[in-house]
Amino acid sequence: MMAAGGAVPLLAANAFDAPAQNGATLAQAAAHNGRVYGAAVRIRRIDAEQDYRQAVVQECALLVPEYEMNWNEIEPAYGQLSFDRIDALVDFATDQGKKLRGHVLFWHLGVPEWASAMLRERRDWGLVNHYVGFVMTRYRDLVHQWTVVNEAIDPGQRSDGLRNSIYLEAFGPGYIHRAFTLARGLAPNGLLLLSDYGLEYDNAEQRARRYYFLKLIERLKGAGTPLDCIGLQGHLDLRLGQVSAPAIAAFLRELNDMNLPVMVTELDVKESQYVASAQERDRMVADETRRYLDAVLSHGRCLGVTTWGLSDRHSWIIEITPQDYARFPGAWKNGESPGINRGLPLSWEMKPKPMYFALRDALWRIRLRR
Ligand code: 9MR
Repeated sequence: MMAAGGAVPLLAANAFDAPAQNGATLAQAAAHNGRVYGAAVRIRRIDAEQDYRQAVVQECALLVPEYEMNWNEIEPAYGQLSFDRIDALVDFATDQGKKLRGHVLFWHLGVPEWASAMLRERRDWGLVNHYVGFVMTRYRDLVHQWTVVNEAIDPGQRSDGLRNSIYLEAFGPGYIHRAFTLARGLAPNGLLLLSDYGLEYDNAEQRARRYYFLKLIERLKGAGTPLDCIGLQGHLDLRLGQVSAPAIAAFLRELNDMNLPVMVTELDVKESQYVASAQERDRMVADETRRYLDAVLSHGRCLGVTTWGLSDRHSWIIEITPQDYARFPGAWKNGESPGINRGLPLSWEMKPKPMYFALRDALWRIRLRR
């Protein structure tokens, strides 16, 4: 727990384990409790940046292609499949003895434009089957888990809370069950995940997201959908205040009752105070990480954590919004620090930041629920 003033007694909560944790990597800290730690990676950067490559090899036991397995990457034009980049990533992971999450099979933002147009016109499951079939058959022996359906809910669009995606438009709400059935057939031993975001904060929008997500999961379980695990993306956002431990606990109880484990799949922290000192910013990011992981790891059966990137150098949050610019004029002068978001475990220079230690401490300290 946090001490007064927000200072973090890193090892006090688990003094007994402290000596063993010292020097552990994130992967080792996770494995200590039977979990896995990993990160989304970009193969072009791994090839180009030796220090990043080293950090990935050292800290991660599981790798997730940040974008290389998306349909629009693999089949940018109809019938033209290109596996070079994802092959390179899978080869790297395999050579280094890392596990892999296949990401992402059904995601509205991963559909190439040509396919959206064709799906809208023909409603032809064969198109989907083609891409998913190719990818899963090619990698099923090397990939341990799959994000099968991603971001299926978006409350406000329909009475069932589902996102009105191209999949829903073409195949109706039954597409989710169909997607999992297809995936199970192609990867009988893979851990199949349904993932979503916006499930951490106690505000009206996220309350609705939790509600509709649970309703969807209940329906899928009722229909016998082969769903193994729920992915909690965990894109934390300091602009929204602090994560709500009670809301997360209540949500996870429902999943426990349905006998579903979870994975934190895309952990990172969006900042709100870019002009504070780097030290203060890092403390806020670490505190939010700790609050979140304390809630998820203690209340859910959490099989592992993957951060969405490993170092601030490669965060997808690197592009600061126009609103951020407006709120903090001058903060990005000349592109110098504090211009970048500091929401991942390692700094731009690949040095561990307080978030790293918060993550490692939680992974080490909190036992996996059985
Ligand atoms: O971080 C990813 C970024 O590099 C890609 O350009 C983008 C499109 O493929 O996807 C980003 O990752 C998203 C993930 O696949 C699903 N959840 C939200 C992530 C951030 O947008």
